[in-house]
Amino acid sequence: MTRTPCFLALATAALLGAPAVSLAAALRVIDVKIGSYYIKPDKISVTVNQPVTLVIKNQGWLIPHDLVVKAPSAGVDFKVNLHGGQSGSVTFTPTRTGSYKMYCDKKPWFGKSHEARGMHGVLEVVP
Ligand SMILES: [Cu+2]
Repeated sequence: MTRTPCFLALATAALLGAPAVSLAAALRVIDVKIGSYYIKPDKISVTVNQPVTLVIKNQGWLIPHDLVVKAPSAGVDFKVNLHGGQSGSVTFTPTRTGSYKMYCDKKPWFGKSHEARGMHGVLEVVP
């Protein structure tokens, strides 16, 4: 009978221990919210040569938005397109420090682009 708690403690340690910790250290996850007409946060700092995942949610319910960064020379080149209410993610490893523009590239046939309405920000890659 005295063995049971000991076994449970070992099993718990095995389930919650080292593997979860090393995964958390290996991959950084940043939540990004987009909507009409914002990107939050509008300045994101990531570390060079470290993989990062952006989990992006379009908080609107009608208007599609996307999040674009075109910096192939820095190892960052993505466009995540999201319908209203939809979430998506992108994982990348930036390879060069610097500041890169992130924006929504949607533009209705009438009126201003989403970028001009405020959907722009900076992805900063730091040492
Ligand atoms: Cu947009």
